[in-house]
Amino acid sequence: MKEKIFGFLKKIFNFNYKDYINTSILILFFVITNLINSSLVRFFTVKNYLDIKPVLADLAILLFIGVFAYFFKPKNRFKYFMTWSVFLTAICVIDSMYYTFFMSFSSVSLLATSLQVIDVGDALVKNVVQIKDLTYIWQPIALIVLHHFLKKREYYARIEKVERRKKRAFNTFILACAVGAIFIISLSALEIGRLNKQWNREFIVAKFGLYTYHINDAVKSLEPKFNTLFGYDTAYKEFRDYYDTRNTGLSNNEYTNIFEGKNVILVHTESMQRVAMETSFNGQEVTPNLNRLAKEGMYFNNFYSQVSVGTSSDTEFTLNTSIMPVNNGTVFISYFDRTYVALPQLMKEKGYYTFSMHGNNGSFWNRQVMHKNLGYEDFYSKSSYDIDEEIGLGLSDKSFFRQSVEKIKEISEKEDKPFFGTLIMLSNHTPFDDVEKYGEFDVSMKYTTTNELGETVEATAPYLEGTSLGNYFKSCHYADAAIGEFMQELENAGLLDNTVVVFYGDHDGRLPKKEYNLMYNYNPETNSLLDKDDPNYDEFDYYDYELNRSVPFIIWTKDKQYTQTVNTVMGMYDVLPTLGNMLGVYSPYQLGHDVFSYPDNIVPFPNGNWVTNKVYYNNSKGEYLPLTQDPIDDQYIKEKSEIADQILKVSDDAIVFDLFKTDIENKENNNKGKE
Ligand code: GP9
Ligand code: MN
Repeated sequence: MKEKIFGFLKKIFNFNYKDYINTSILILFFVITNLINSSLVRFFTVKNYLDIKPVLADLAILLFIGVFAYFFKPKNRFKYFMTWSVFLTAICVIDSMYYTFFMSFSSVSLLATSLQVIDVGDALVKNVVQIKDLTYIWQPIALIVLHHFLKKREYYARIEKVERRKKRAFNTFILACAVGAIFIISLSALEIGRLNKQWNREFIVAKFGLYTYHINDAVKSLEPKFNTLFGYDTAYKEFRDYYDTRNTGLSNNEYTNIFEGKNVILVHTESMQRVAMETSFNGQEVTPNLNRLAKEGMYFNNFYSQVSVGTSSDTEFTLNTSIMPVNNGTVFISYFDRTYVALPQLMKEKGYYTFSMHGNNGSFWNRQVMHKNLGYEDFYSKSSYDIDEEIGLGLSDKSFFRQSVEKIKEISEKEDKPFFGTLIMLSNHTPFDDVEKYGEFDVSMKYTTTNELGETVEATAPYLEGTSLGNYFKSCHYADAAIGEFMQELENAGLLDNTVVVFYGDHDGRLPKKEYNLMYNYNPETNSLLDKDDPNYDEFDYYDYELNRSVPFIIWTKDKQYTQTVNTVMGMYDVLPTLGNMLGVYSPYQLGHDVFSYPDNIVPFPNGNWVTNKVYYNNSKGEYLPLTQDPIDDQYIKEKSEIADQILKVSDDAIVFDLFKTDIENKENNNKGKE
């Protein structure tokens, strides 16, 4: 046994390096030169010069490619490496050009199906390919030169005699594994999660290298194809059965068409939770502006986001389509090429000019493609803005709003039709650590205590100062101030008179439960958590946490004609039916409800949990929390669970199998048949 282990170690380590290098000139040259090229792409694009991780990842992949060269005789290896070199150089050239136009990296699925959407052809004509895009071509040229040099010196014939191919392949394989293992060990959980989501392509190239990005991208683009292999017929039948039993159309209640013809601005209020609106520190509200708008407008104070791993993009999808996020992956990334019936499209058909605005790269969450699909005629992203002030992920909300109002003003003057626009905020984004830029907001606690002399005195405890939750509230306070300025700027531009302004929190701030536990069980005397035995200690549990994830939803008009607070439970998927009813549009496929016609609402979550006015149901445990005094029986839980499951199933099948498209086509064919 011992000998075997030693023999194995000798095999790996005790080999003649000189010999290895001498007999592996071609592979080493291939690896090093392509590594230089992939690093150059990173330098010219995402500009992270010092990170070793992407170099390790690229190196491991190139070595793995090298292993397979040993399947060929030395004289044939040039062809193998040449094929790979042309392919890898093409990737560098395409990515370099793609980045110039889109500030992002190419994707197999996008190139294959969406060339017309992203209009790359057009851009190429207008902007001549730059020299730097072609620098990468040196690599295959150098490989040809080297090959001729080696051939002349009869290198291939020489090494064929001395080389032990299996051993060389094994050495190279072990080397590739070792480099790959060091790379994987160096990754954090957050980085692995982001690789899985593929939400931010620049991040992946910067951290994992160009080749890992492309392999990941190719695998992700195959996922939807695998998912559609089986079950299409049953899925469509269930889909039709489901919609046949539903009564879809405009609700016909006192809110039907109340806002018909008015301009609409939706404000995607990043990571804003309702708790921020309900929290004050020493008499100072965290969100005074949202609180005022909620009082003046329709305030839905029992509203939930229904996101899955696609977070912001899932909300944009669910709000606009009244369809749930997909089970595996993210609609915006994997199912961007399906047919959807969406609010912007419906508004466009009603004669509106539709647009979206966001201060970040257009490729984030694949928005530049998906926003078109949802029916936004124009998407004003980072390249349309002057990045004059940055907070967190990028352009500050205050600057974003200021510049957006100028654009909306131009739009309103230019267009002779009403507009429907979505403005996506950015600053209030996890990890909320750009604290010094949020401005002053105190999250300490003033309290009364007795001093050593037995006198009652005022004291201040740090409370949430320095905690993530404290920073989150400071960040929310900044976002709220930006909203306040935005409303004032709209008013100054004369844009509020005929406009409905809608605010929605896209999802919670994703802060851990223990942060809230401290907030609600704080002992200012000791500056720590109350003792668990303390009569005032009330553990912030699973249900508290889930209910606390509720986000604001406000529909506001300047005339304050519809002031009210609506307590009915409501989810992101109810926005299209509820707001759409006010605007005079609906989708025949909406899965949510108009809460004014459907007070007995149910809000399912992608993990199978659901909430009604009476119960919050925990799917993984099969347990629930009653929310009222009403008795709850098993039948109620069973019935509602079935409804929630069915909504999730119909929604997921519809997206994966592209059933909206099938159904629309079938209806059109039926109509033609009748004519
Ligand atoms: C990115 C921003 C954040 O542009 O919308 O997305 P999120 O992390 O909230 O999904
Ligand atoms: Mn978000």
